[in-house]
Order: sequence, then C-alpha cells, then structure tokens
Amino acid sequence: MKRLFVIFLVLLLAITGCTSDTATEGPEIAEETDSNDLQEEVIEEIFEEDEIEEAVETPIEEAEENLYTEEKEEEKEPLVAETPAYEDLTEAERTETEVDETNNLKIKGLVEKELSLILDQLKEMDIIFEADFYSLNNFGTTGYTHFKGVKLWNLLKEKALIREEASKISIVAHDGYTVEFTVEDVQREYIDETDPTTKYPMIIAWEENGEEYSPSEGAPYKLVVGQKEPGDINKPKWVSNIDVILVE
Ligand SMILES: Nc1nc2c(c(=O)[nH]1)N[C@H]1C(S)=C(S)[C@@H](COP(=O)(O)O)O[C@H]1N2
Ligand SMILES: [Mo]
Repeated sequence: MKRLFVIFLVLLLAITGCTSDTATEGPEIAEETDSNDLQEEVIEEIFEEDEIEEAVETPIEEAEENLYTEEKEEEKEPLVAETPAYEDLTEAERTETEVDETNNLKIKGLVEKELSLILDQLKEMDIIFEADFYSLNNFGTTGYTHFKGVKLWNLLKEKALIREEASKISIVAHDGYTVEFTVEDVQREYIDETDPTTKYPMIIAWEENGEEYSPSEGAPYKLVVGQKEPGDINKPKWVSNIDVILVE
C-alpha cells in the first residue's frame, strides 16, 4: 500500500516535471535533473522508511485499541445491569441479596454444622415452645412474661448436630454480655417456684408478650430460662440481642 502511494507520488512529480519541461523551451536536461533531484529530496524528506511505517501503522494500532476498548465496555455493561444499587432493590430482593449476617442467630464451635439462621428459618422448625415464664431478679422483683421461641437443646442436638465432646455453651450478646451454661444446664428442665406443676425448656425467643422483637433494635433473639429450684435468680440469665451461641 505505502509503496503504491510512493510510486504514485513519484509519477505525479514526474508528470509535473514533464509538463513544465514541455512548456518551457529551455535546457531540458538541466531542468529534468533539477526536477529529479527535487523528487528524490521530497520523497526522502517526507517518506523515510521509518516515517512511512509509523504513518501507516499508528492508525491501525489506534483502531485496534479502540476496538478492544469498545469490546471491554460491552462486556462491562451487563455486569453493571445485573448488580443494581442496594437502594434500588425491593424489600424482598434486599433480603435475598443480604450478606450482612449481623442479626442472624449464629451457632459456632463444637458442632457438625455451624449455623447462621434468619428468623424465618427458626419459625419453620418443629421445635417451637411457648409459655409464660416466671422471673426473679436480684432485688426480688418478680414477674411473668410470655415468650415464644425454639428449644435450645433441640436446636443444638438436631439442627447444629452438637459434638459428643462439647461441655460448655456460651450465649454471647452483641453488647458483650455473656452467660455460660454447661451442656447439662441446656438439656435439663426448669421450674417456676410459684407453680410446681410446670416444667420449661431453655428457649431462644423471638416473640415477647405477643410481639416480635424489632430487628432495628438489634438481633431479635433472647435466651429465656426458668428456675433450677425455688429462689433461683433467673432474670439475669435472660440474654437479649444474642449474637453467637458458642459451643466448647
Ligand atoms: N444483652 C444483654 N442482656 C442482658 C443484660 C445485658 O446487659 N445485656 N443484662 C441482664 C440482666 S443483669 C438482667 S437483670 C436482665 C434485665 O432484663 P430487662 O432489661 O428486660 O429488665 O437482662 C439480662 N440480659
Ligand atoms: Mo440485672
């Protein structure tokens, strides 16, 4: 291509030279020589080998680069479309794409299956228990509170598959408040000193007096336990905003 162009230019200059030669009757050879020298000079000056290559190749490289850029942009576009901004999602979509497990109920440690559960998963379990739990506080304050939740021992035994060697279960809240129990503490039944006929399992509650905890107020789970024997101060063991159930 470049060679054709050079030949074309040489021809063009030659023709121009000839024309001027024929127009002027003067010394033909001298004129022609001048004209030839001029042609060579012009060609050498403007079209040195390197420059020709540059002149021809640069636009191709640029074109290739542009093509590549366009391809890359085309590839990017669908990806952007597939990940819409969090604000643009509906409530249901947010729940689906939610990776923040802060409010999930986590079970970690000596279990076959470590779990990170959302409320809907707990509600679907066949280990639900609800009752009025009696509480006694440090200063003798008493009361009854209705709780609904899952039985903790069943959760550990049937769902998380607690390991044989496990001995300690710590209920850790988001504020760092922690209550430790032995495996036997979690397995056993509890009483209400005011009503000897009842027996209660230890539960992880999500509903108190008919109302679910609001996730905006932290992890919506509370550990609830009755009394071991009359006089047992059980209220401080009710751990609210549970983060992790740690099995050791
Ligand atoms: N996460 C968390 N749970 C907690 C506590 C706490 O500080 N943080 N205090 C405990 C104590 S000492 C008591 S007496 C009861 C108080 O429960 P109330 O705030 O519902 O009266 O919660 C218990 N659970
Ligand atoms: Mo307390």
